[in-house]
Amino acid sequence: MALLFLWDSGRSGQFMNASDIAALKKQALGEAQAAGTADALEQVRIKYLGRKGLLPGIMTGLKDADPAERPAMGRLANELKQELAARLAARRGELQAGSAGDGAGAFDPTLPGRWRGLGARHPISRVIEETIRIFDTLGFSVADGPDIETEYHNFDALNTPDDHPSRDTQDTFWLEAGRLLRTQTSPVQIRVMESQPPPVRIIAPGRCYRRDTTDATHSANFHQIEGLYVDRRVSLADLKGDITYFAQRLMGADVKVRFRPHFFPFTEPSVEYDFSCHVCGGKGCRVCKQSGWIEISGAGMVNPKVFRKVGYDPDAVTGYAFGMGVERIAMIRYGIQDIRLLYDNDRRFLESLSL
Ligand code: 2U9
Repeated sequence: MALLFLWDSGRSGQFMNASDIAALKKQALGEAQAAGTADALEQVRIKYLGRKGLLPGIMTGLKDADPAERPAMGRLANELKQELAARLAARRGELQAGSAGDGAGAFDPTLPGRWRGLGARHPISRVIEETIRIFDTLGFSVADGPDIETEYHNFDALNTPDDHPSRDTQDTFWLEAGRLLRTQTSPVQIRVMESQPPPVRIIAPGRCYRRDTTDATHSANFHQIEGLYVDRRVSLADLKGDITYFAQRLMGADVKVRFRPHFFPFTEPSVEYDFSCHVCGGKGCRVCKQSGWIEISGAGMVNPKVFRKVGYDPDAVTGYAFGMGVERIAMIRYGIQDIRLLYDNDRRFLESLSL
């Protein structure tokens, strides 16, 4: 208190040094926090920052202060000014919010809370996480890899012919130095097989890119989940069984799966698979265009040529692989008509989904 008296007596600058100003700042901030009313707060402001307040006194007194102390005193005086002004403003806010700020009576339990609305996982994240969870029960681990790939890992290693249309610039985002944005997550499986001997049991979820005109069902960047199971005596029956297991856990226990012959350069034999329509149970409706079936994606037994590329002996191991478009599954599951809605992050749309 002696210090203030000295100060209050208007004999500005004398006897003051930097630590005195630091102490004064602490005192001023304390008085501001303790002010229980707007008037009391205004008194604190006037006392320290008013035209005839302590701080202007200090500023004018600085010229008489010990030159060695002056720089520190000036800096501390400015700090006092900034921090006290901030504390006064915060305290004024608290008082206006009607809470005394000292905890007493601050919290009025009868007041309704401000409902901020519960967030939810995005449909794409949900389908990926659910798929990871389901295949984890089958012993599949998750593998990841770069979005920017080499032509070798994205095409050559997958036995994709040099003249295959998917290599064309209108299909693939080519970058410099023969790099490209991966068109599917299959290069991840190639890299895993290059890095370890069989057995392999992985799923590779991730973002993929195809130079597609974005419309209600196509987007230039989308998500895929691919799976690979390589070991001795892996068969097409394993593939059919595991895809059916997955379908029933993701879409419902009564979902059936249909396999149709197809062709992919990286699998032989290849299939496309459909889930029975979860809306009409297969009887036929608008969602499944009266067919009772919804086309999901493709799969097949890994082409021996691919095994040779990664140094696996196709006479010692066999394997199955499958792919699926995540957006497609999310649109089917949540009844979404336009893929673009999945990227617009429009809260009205996201909140409309029964997630
Ligand atoms: C290796 C060997 C084979 C992955 C496969 C598909 C079939 C497939 C579609 C998913 C959505 C393409 O974008 S999409 O329409 N993918 O139908 N993917 S078999 O086959 C592999 C992968 C890696 C080493």
